[in-house]
Amino acid sequence: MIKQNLNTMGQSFQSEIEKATNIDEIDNIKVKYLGKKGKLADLMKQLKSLDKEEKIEIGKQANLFKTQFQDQIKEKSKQLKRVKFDQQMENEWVDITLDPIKTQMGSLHPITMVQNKLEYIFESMGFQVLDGPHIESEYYNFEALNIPTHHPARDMQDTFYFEDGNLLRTQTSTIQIRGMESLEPPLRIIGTGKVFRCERTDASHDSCFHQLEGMMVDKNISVAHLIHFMKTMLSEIFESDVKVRLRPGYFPFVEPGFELDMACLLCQGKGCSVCSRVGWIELLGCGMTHPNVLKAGGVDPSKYSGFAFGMGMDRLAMMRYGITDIRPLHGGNLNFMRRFTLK
Ligand code: FA5
Repeated sequence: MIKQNLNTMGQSFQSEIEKATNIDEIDNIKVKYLGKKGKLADLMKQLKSLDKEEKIEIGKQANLFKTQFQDQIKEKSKQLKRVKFDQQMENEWVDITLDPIKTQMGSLHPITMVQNKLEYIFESMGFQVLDGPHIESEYYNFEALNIPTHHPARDMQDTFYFEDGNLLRTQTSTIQIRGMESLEPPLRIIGTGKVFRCERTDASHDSCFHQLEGMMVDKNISVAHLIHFMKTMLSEIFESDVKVRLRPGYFPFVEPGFELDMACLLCQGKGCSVCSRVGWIELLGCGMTHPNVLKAGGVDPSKYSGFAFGMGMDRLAMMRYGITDIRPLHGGNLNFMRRFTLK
C-alpha cells in the first residue's frame, strides 16, 4: 500500500512539474512534496509500521525520489528563469546606438524676467503685489483717475472699446483705485500687466505693452520718497547706477507730475531709433497722487498723501537685455527669444 502511494506520488509530481509555467508554481510544488509537512515527509512517518526489509526497500525508494524531485525542481526553475529573461530581453531592449532624443531648454520671456525681478525688489521694500482686469470700465480707467468724460487727456490714451462701454485698459493705474478700495492706508502696492492702446508702432511703441504700476500712501509722503524708490528700483534692476533725469509731465491723476527718462543704454546716449535720436528714453510717468484720486479710492486727502508711478516694462527689458526694437518682444519668433536666458 505504502509502495503504491509512493509510486502515485512520483507520477503526480512528474505531471505537476511538467505543467508548471512560472516560479511561483514551482515554489508551491516544492512545499507540497519536499516541505516539512509535505507528501514525502508524511510517507516517511508511515515507515514505522513496516517490517525491516520493507522499511529498507521503501526508505531507499523514498530517498531516491527526494533527490530526483530536488534535481528536477532546480532544473525547471532554471529553465523558467531563462524563458522569463529571454522574454524581457525581447520586450525591453534598447538600441543604445540610436541618437538621444534632444530636449530643448526653455527660458522665461525677457519681460517676465524683468517683471519677476521688479516684483521681488518691491516686495523686499514692503510693497504688496496686486492684480487687475484687462477689460475695465471707464470709471476705473479714466473717471476715478481724475479724467472725466470729454477731458482732452483721454485722447492721449485712445483704446479699444466694447459695445457695453467697457474698454481694454490703457494703463495699470486702474490698480491704484482698486488697491485703495480694498486696502486701508498706509499702503504700498504694485501691479503689473498688459495694457492696450490704439497706437502707431515703431521701435519703442506698440499697441499692446506691459506696465508696472506702483503706489505708496501714508502720512507726510513727499517727492523725496518717490525719487528714493525710483532710484533704488533702477539701481537694483541694472545692478549699477544708471543716469536718469526727471522732467515735468502732465497726468491728471498726479500733481505735481513728472516723467523719468534714463540715458539710452542701446546707444550710450548718442541717439538711436529707440530713443528717437535724443539719447534719453522715457521709462515712466510719476508724481504725487491728486487729492481727487485719493478720494475716489476712499482715502482722506487731509490725512494722507501718496505718490504713484507707471513704468513701461518692455522698454526696461530692452535696456536691460540690449534689445533694439520693441516689436520682436511681442512676436512669436523663438530664434529671437532663445537669445535670452535667465539672468
Ligand atoms: C501712463 O500710462 C501713466 N499711467 C503713468 C503714471 C502712473 C503716471 C502713475 C503718473 C502716476 P504713459 O502713457 O506715459 O503714462 O506710459 C507710461 C510708460 O509706459 C511710458 O513712460 C513708457 O515707458 C511706456 N509706454 C507708453 N506708451 C507705450 C507704447 N505705446 N509702447 C511701449 N511702451 C509704452
